[in-house]
Amino acid sequence: MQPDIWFNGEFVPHDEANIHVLSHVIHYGSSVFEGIRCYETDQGSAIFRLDEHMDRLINSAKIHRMEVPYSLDELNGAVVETVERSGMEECYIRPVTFRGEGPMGVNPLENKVETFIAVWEWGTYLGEEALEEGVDVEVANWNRTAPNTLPAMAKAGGNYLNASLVKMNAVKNGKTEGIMLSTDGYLAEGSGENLFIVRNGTIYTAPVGLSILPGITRDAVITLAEEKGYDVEEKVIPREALYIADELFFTGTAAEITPIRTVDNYTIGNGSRGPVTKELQDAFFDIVKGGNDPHDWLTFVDVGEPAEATA
Ligand code: PPE
Repeated sequence: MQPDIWFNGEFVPHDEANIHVLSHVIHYGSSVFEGIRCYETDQGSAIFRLDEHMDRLINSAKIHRMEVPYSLDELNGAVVETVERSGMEECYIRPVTFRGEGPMGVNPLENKVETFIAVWEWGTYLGEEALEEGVDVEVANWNRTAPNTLPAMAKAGGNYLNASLVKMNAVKNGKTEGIMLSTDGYLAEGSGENLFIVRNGTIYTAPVGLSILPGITRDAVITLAEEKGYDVEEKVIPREALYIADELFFTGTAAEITPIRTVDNYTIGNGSRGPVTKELQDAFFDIVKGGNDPHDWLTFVDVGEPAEATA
């Protein structure tokens, strides 16, 4: 039995959480969403950085002029309830706000704004062995959307047409992922992950102004790296810096911290996970698996007894 879905303030059975084909979102991609993980830590199940994710959802909605009729506290509560009700000790959480029914046409201002929260089981994002062995990637031949085309700080459904083109090409080329460049050719991010470079002991990542999604895992990794004494620089980085990097890795809710072992068939470092990547993974997993939480990033939930689904 699939867990119930929180839909506009109520729980509905998984199979009944449907929308009409004439919803605005179907025609124009008008949704904003989040991806959040709930981990089974040594100290109970806990959601990683719930507040930051739901705050980003509200801001994504604001950028697209969608009025979400719930406060941050109400949304956080709804996520906790959805997870607890599912009884799943570990899950991926997908809150979505979208433009629903109303007049047809591009103008969405009169369309209903709807919100749902679903949870499902999601293992490693970039393959079983990826976290240890690393992935093979390519530089994408589609650029990341330019800053004044689609707002990248909004995690909007429509943005992912760009991401899907990148991902499909990568898969068709036998790679795991594509790295997008900005329209003027600088490193941006993966189709669903931020990108980090390690070179001579310094850690580099693209600045938010280059149309990247300001990732919450990216922010966590910057914090953890600085605590470990690394210098982390957010700067404009040329493509070829990839090929001469000591280490490369992706960060994201789904991808966690995934090493990259080749780019465009260039071997990165010694072709496997590097020591800095490993050190940051260890720090990250000590929080999300160990349940140690010095930054107050975890929201512990009680998934003890699964509630009866409303079937
Ligand atoms: N960039 C993009 C384009 C992106 O989609 C994500 C998350 C990130 C960076 C990392 O952001 P954060 O999760 O806040 O650290 N991608 C989500 C969706 C993946 C999907 O296939 O769907 C995710 O990781 O949940």
